[in-house]
Formats: sequence, structure tokens, C-alpha cells
Amino acid sequence: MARVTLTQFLIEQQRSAQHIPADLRLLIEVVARAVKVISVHVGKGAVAGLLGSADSENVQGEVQKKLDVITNELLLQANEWGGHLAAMASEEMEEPFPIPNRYPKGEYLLVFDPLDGSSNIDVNVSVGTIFSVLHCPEGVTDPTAEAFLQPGSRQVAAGYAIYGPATNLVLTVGTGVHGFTLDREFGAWVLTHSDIRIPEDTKEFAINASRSRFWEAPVKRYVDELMAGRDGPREQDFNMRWVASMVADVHRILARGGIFMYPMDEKNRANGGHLRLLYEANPMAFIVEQAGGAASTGHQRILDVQPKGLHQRVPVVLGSKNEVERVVRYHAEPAAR
Ligand code: AFP
Repeated sequence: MARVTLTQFLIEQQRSAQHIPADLRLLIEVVARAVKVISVHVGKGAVAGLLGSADSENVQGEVQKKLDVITNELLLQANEWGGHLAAMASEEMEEPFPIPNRYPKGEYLLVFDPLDGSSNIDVNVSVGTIFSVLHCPEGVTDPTAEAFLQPGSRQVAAGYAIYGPATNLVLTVGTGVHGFTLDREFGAWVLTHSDIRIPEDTKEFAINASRSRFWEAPVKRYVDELMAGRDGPREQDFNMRWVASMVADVHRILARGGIFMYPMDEKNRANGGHLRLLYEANPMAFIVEQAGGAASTGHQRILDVQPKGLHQRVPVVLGSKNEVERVVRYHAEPAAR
């Protein structure tokens, strides 16, 4: 059977299905090209001297890894000249990056986490890149942070790359979720996972259990019930996974179902949660919903959250629909134990 490449897939989406305009197709292709380059850098690891810290901090006060800095630069450089963007924003930069005046400007905003899961770089565990695309608000020619403060429901595209044993690119433009695998010999993205669907039920959950003493009652109740297995109220055993790279945990959920939680807890409450809304929670929520799953803060659909800041954090519960709905129900019950 003939292989469908990302380029063919996107042209098809543009041409016959008319799901995306030409500029958005170009934008996604440019991001995908940058991701290929990132995959090469990540794959070199210690051989290229790319492991370890960059001796700097990002806006969140987190120590940056060398690869955090390099991947951010790669994405900026790849996307600044194409004429499809009005501005970019990233986990690694306090303020948005304006498109330099020497290049034409376009109508989209690109926001990304260039290297998600960077604590895993030095131990050779999967990491990824997450991105989200928004329209630049009408009439805004020099977008500031405010232009990016749009609810996730306004995203026109979102995706992530996972650098694991294979490199995958998973994408939505609002017409389902499709996965591509990088053919390293040919340098091509090949459509390998069409119309991905997340099973509504699951026996697998992902949460950083070392924080259990800080959890709120509804989360504690939910996880306790899962841990009780067939002897508890759920009357079945559950299995647990935690990669500490959101991309890897979400990728597993797209592949075989599951629930992922980084909930509000006593320790992250002052920050509003742990994961960043604009470049982690929103793109993943868009993808998960498009695959038939659900994504909530515990109280509200993630895609409905009105952002107040570029680097705002939110609690995240996402994955198999019936489990996410159960967690939301537990949050709504007044007598949550
Ligand atoms: P970075 O964006 O700094 O790489 O952090 C990764 C992450 O936000 C997300 O990918 C993981 O799910 C989570 O942090 C892991 O957090 P723990 O340190 O609590 O395991």
C-alpha cells in the first residue's frame, strides 16, 4: 500500500477536505521540519555534549537544560521567516517573540513547550515537543502576551512530537487525531496512526503518587479506590504508570487508553497547578478531546479556561472519558471524603 506522508496528508486536508488554509499547512510543515532537527539533536545525547544544565533559569525559575535552550532556538529560527506567523511564545521565554521586521507577518500565533519532560533527558527517557496554534486577534499587528490569552477552544491546530525509540508526530486540526512516524532513512513523516481514538474505559492511571499527602479529597478518594483494586468499590485491579514526560504519558493514553492527572494539591495551589495552560494543557486537551477523550481541571473543561497569563498553570485530568468524568463527579460531590 502507498505510504501517505505528512505533506500529502496536509495537502489533502487543504485541497479536498478544505479543513485547513494554505498558510496553516505551511506552518505545520515548518514545525514538523524543526521537530525532525530536534529529533536528531535529542538522539545524539552525550555524544554531542548536549546533556546537562545550561546554567540558566527560565521564566518559571526552573534550571534550563542545554537542550531546552537549543530546541527553543531551533523552533524560533525555523518559524520566524515563513510569513505565516504574527508572533511566537514559549515556555522558555518570559515574553512573546515578535516576528522580526525583515520578514513578512502572518495571521497565526504559535506557542510551544520546546522540550517537555526535560528532567528525563539525562536518563535517556522519552521527551517531547508540544505546540498550539491560535489566530492572531483581528486588528492586532504587534501581538503582546494579551493576544495569546485565548481559551483552548479557539486553537486551530495542536500537536506534539515524542522522541522515543521512534519519533512520532501527533496532530489535530480539529478533524480527529492523526499520528505520523519519522522514517529516519528517508527523512519523511509517514502516516501510521489514522484517526486515533481513546477507549472510553481503562484500567491504567498516571499520577505522581509521591505527592499523595498533598492531594485534595476527591483525588485521594479516586486514587484510593483504584489502588484498592478488586477488593475495593471498583471491583477490578488497576495498573499505574508515570513517565514524568507529559508527552509520553499522553501518547500512551492515545495508544491504549488511561487517565493522566496532575491535579491541584496543597503544594502547587499557590501556582494554580503544575502544568502550563497555553503550551501543555490546552494542546493536549484539544488532542485528547478530538480523540474522543475528555480533559478537565477537575471543575471545568480545560478548553473553556480563560487564560489570564502567558505562563499560567492549571490542574489537569485527562484521558479515557468515563474515568475523567468520574473524577469530575467526585470534585462536584459536596461531601467529598
Ligand atoms: P518540563 O516542562 O519542565 O520538562 O516538566 C515536565 C512536566 O511538566 C510534565 O511533562 C510532567 O508530566 C511533569 O512535569 C512531571 O512532573 P514531576 O516532577 O512531578 O514528575
